[in-house]
Amino acid sequence: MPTRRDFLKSTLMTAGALAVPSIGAAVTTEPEQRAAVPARSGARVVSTWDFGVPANRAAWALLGSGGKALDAVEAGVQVPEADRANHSVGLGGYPDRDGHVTLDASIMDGDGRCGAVACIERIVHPIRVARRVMEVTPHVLLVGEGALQFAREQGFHEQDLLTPEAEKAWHAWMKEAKYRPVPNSENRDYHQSLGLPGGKHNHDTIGMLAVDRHGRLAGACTTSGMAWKIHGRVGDSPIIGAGLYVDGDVGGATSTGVGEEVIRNAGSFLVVELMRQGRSPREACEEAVRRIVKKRPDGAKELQVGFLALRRDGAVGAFAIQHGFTYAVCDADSQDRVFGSPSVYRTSFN
Ligand code: SD4
Repeated sequence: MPTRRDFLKSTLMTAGALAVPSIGAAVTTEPEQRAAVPARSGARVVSTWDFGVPANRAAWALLGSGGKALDAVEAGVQVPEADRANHSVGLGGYPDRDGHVTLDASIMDGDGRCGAVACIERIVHPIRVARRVMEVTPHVLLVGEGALQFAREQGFHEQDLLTPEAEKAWHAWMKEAKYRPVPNSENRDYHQSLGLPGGKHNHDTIGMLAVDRHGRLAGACTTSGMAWKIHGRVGDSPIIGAGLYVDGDVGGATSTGVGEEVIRNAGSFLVVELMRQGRSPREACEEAVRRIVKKRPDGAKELQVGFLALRRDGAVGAFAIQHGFTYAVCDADSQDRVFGSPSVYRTSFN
């Protein structure tokens, strides 16, 4: 008998056959109606994309036995960070234009404490460095060489993050790209080779949000960013308020997709503020997405941005520009559910 997950996958694949974006109301196919997951008392963890399932399970190992939300999200996102097959997070991530794998990560507690690193190299688990920034420095964000120096001082192990497979992909890209520094070349190249962020080969940023048994909230977000980016480019993931925001009185939000669009709109902060004003998690995500689309009506047809939100009471919702954004939900009832997000357009880059 087909599982719920099989059903979701086949629906996404059917929708993926549509090539031309058509603007319209939120998608209402059956799995997507479930995209607003009702509140549930007790602990819950949610994360972006299908590969959020194993990450959630790692978080659940702590949350399920009464652990803290902050510890759970830090543990959970380390799963894709260490996964060589995942080309947009940590080890195995695709490099920038110059062949450097540079990582962005942030972590935030519901009490307002937060830490982040951006454009850090040679460290497999930037989320652990981000937490250390939060806990042992008076700062929120360390970048580049300085972030690496701090990681070294804190005893983190260094290693080359460019895997042979990622290096091969970079060389292939170099042939086509001729190393021309064209503005927004990341987007163009995504479209031609990897697909847009949100497509099959390029949707691996993980954003994770959790509420624990005691009602404490936390979130984490980690990525290698956009492949072939200009060296030094930083996306939304390490920017508190853009790729991640958590407020213990309200809930949390995180994003995936083209970070520039999320930063321009202070996306995750906006989602949390809208929930504070009474919107449901799904409605808040939808409003944040529609603002991006409104500001760039033409550009948005070729972009993917997805938001995921977890309210303080455990309710979950999501919304994306393009079809195909999925997220994983884990609680005491079930540890491996995956839901399709509603979207503005029917186009799928999967
Ligand atoms: C970034 N938001 O660096 C990340 C990339 C991403 O799916 O989410 N890709 O802009």
